Amino acid sequence: MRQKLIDQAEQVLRRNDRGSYTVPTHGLYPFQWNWDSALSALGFKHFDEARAWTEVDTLFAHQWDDGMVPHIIFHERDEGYFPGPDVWSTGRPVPTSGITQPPVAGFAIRRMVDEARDVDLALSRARDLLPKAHAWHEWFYRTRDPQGTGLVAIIHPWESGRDNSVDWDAALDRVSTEGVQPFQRRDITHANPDHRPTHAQYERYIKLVQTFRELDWDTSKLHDGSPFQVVDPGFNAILIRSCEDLADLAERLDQPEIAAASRAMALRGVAALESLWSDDLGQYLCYDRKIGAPILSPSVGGLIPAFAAIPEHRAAGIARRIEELGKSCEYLIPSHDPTAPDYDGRRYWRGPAWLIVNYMIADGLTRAGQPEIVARIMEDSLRLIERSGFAEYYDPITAEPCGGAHFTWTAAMVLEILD
Ligand code: 2M8
Repeated sequence: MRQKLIDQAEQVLRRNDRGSYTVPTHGLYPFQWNWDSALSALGFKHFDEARAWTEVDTLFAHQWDDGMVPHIIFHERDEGYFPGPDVWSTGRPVPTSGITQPPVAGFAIRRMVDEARDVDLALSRARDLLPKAHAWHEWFYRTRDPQGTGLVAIIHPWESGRDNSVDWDAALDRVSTEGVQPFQRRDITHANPDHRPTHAQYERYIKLVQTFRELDWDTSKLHDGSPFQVVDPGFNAILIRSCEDLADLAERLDQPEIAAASRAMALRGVAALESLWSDDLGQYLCYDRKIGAPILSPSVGGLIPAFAAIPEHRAAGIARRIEELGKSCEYLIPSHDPTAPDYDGRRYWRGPAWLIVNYMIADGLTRAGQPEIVARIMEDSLRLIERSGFAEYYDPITAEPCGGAHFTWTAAMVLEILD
């Protein structure tokens, strides 16, 4: 069984490989996505290290001059996705979107170095990528934390990677839809509409894109100009973890300035995360910067901080919370608490389990010395794959495969878990 799953995972990666980048899945997502690429590279490294490095190189080849690494790179024309390059209209030579995504690349680069068989290749690629990833991290704290709080805000739900999470509902509702012209979605021609965001959400997603376009994609203006500013603990934790990893890598590569700056960003971030902890919910919470209030939503965004070097008692708290969630579902980790009123086990980021999230949380909890809950998370992840294949996400109660099939990062995580 184990070898069969490894072979199948490899086939999924090869199927979605477009030479220098990988699509998340054929049809639904026909371009390169930022955090998908970084996590998919971890899968490629099991059978083709050079190809794994190419994936990350291609991502950073499209970094903007200000340091931002965009969330989508539109390498080829494809009318099967909305919104395409004409809607974004960012004026890049190879079109890209104008927002970003969870910066997990720093973590991936470090892991690829740590586990390299071809060490010379790894060190030479890492030496080239290190200042680029570091510039991206600095861009975050410069443009998304203008008040110097130690925490960055996302300005679009798409940036979080957890697009339609319950976390964004109230903040997104306040975004007006004035001036949004009728548009045709493509996602619901590829995937079951019951598994996807609603039309009302899409209208607001597009309104935000229009707002940023009117600011000429000047990323120094977008934070303050955005009607949506949310501090996501999961997103911040991924950034912090990547800063920690780059600091270690920079030391190894004898780059003391990057090492010191990265370490300082990570330490500040970890200290600031503490303000998002909720004793009542037993997890971290998002914070709506626009109205200055926490968002009382029990989502997995508040558990992802386990991925960063948070205090031990907080990691233990997250392990307890996950154990509790395990009583109301069959397969950990649901992206929203199944006992909460807005839970929807098939609708994307409002309940389903995602292997990439399981992987990041398990990695952090392993480091934090929580092997029991890690074992359950890993076991559940493999049971999902065995039962339902390499889906985009899964109903955490029935294991129903949801969203797109033959999914790249799901396959990559299987290789990370099994190989
Ligand atoms: C989903 O997001 C895209 C927009 O970026 C979409 O629905 O069109 C999210 O799950 C996101 O986290 C992911 O990176 C992307 C591609 O897998 O799909």
